[in-house]
Amino acid sequence: MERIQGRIVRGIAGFYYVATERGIIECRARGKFRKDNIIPLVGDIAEVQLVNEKEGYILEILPRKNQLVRPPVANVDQAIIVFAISKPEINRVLLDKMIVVAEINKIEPVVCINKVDMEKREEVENLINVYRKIGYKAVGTSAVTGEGMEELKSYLKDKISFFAGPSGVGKSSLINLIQSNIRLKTGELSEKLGRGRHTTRSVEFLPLDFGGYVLDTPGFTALEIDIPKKELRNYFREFIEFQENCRFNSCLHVNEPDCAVTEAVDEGIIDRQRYISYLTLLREVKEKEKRRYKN
Ligand SMILES: Nc1nc2c(ncn2[C@@H]2O[C@H](COP(=O)(O)OP(=O)(O)OP(=O)(O)O)[C@@H](O)[C@H]2O)c(=O)[nH]1
Ligand SMILES: [Mg+2]
Ligand SMILES: [Zn+2]
Repeated sequence: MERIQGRIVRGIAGFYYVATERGIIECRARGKFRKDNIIPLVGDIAEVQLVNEKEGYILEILPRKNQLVRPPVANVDQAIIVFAISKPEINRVLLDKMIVVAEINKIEPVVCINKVDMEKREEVENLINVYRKIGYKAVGTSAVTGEGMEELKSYLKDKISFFAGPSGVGKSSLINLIQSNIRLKTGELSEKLGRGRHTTRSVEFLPLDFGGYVLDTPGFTALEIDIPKKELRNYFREFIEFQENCRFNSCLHVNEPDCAVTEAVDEGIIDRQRYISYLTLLREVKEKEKRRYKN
């Protein structure tokens, strides 16, 4: 039988499902890449040796554009970073952290504020504007009223996107609404804790009728930023035009004299909450560097 190329769209218990022009092929991994300790990831482009019409084995994994640990996927274009405006309460530091992690991995972040049906209209508007102003795509959505869904879909078209964000914010609910044949399990929000219960478990690319794939992921709150502290400032894109004017080249914008970034914050040009996120993440990165130094 011949060889064929395709994309791994699902992996479960040692089996990989590869979408090819011949449909989905169920594969095991057998190629030489295993010697190099490369483990196939959902999103990988794989060279498959067919055994019959429906089965084969993976011979080779093509070079990756990017690769994530959480969720374990490769070759994604876009991260739809979902937070609810309330229930669970939005966490701006975590939102900005996820943007940084996406940028480090060369994945375009899209900010999605869900549950806009609940309350706090003005807060939603302001938030969306903060992120649009600095050049990110940002959209307010409701999986209950359908608000914002057309805009969200337009961002998903022809791209490989994964939905990320804390548990209970509505990731699976939004994906279900995007396409009627997708029926992901959604969870009840725990009333007492005000947070979700990790309804989503597996990793799978879902094909969209209008082109592209979406990937639902389980909610998470723990994320690691693995860069030297002096680099963090470059992942806050609105700082860049100002930091050239700081007195010190290496200014970290904390309490250095003549810092153009803190001045822009005081003048209201840079959003203060974004700056607070930066300081919080900078502390985290510093702590991490210290720990590494000790070990
Ligand atoms: N009011 C309101 N409730 C929503 C909205 N979207 C989702 N929900 C509810 O929020 C709860 C959690 O939704 P899920 O879609 O399971 O959340 P998730 O982000 O996939 O959660 P995990 O899979 O645990 O990460 C469910 O009870 C949904 O019905 C929305 O736009 N408005
Ligand atoms: Mg879910
Ligand atoms: Zn500075």
